[in-house]
Amino acid sequence: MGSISSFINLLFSSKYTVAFTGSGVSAESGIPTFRGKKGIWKRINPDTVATREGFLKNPVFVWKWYLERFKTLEGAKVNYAHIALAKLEKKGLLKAVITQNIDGLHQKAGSKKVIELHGTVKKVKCLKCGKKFSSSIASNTLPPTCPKCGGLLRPDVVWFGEPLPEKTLNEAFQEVSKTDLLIVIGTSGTVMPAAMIPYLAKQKGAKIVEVNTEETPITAIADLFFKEPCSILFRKLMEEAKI
Ligand code: BJW
Repeated sequence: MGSISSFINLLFSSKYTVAFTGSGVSAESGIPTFRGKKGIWKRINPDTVATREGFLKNPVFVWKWYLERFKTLEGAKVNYAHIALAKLEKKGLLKAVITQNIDGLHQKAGSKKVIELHGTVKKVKCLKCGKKFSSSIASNTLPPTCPKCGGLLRPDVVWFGEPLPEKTLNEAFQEVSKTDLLIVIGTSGTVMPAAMIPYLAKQKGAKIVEVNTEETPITAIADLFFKEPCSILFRKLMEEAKI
């Protein structure tokens, strides 16, 4: 457990604070998380919609599922946790956000340095030539095909069994190597390699602050743990710190 005043002290005494977020940071924007009682994976098997094999077996089904999700994600509004992180960055108190989310809400809230580990809702890519396009291309005939080479287009996200984009992962590890305070928000910390980030930061001597409605494996290494919905916790933090 932690007190807001200790969080504020850490925030103001740290030289390089980084946030690491998961689907829980967007839960209060009405976006379902993956695990947990009402999680996406309770309703649909990830092997069907979040693997390359599942996609190749039935691209139209996977596309219908993603188009529905894209609609929800693109229509979602930022919540106070996204806003607070953007404000902290503007004030020079936060250097980067490393997110596992594809929803683009950190950018929508005004965060500038956002590292998207698992891709983005904004783009699709060709399975054949690798070229990327805006996801608006995928709204007509399904499955959409590449205007350049005719190959099958897929969402530009990272599915199970696929490596994370090397450049992006390296960028995230760079941030982790520099951080002396990692704020971990709304992730179950179960999906590798992203889940290594808090442990790598801890190993390098960074303080870890975790904000989550439930305990996670990360809680054991957290210096401060706030068991609260993140928008509520960040409102208290920003008010008490007068930011
Ligand atoms: C709140 C809140 C509120 C709620 N406030 N908090 C062992 C070692 C290494 C790897 C593996 C391994 N075993 C298996 C693997 C492979 C696999 C993996 O890790 N599987 C585990 C599930 C076991 N990993 C992979 O396959 C990755 N690739 C890989 O390892 O490649 C290796 C390779 C190298 C070279 C060649 C080939 C391969 C890829 C992982 C891709 C994950 N993709 C997804 C889908 C993205 C696209 C999409 O969105 O459609 O990413 S799955 C899903 O999980 C999504 C998320 O980003 C990710 C993490 O989930 P997250 O964000 O943590 O959500 P939840 O639901 O788990 O947690 C939400 C939390 O919020 C909860 O704790 C709540 O309590 C909390 N919360 N409301 C604060 N208001």
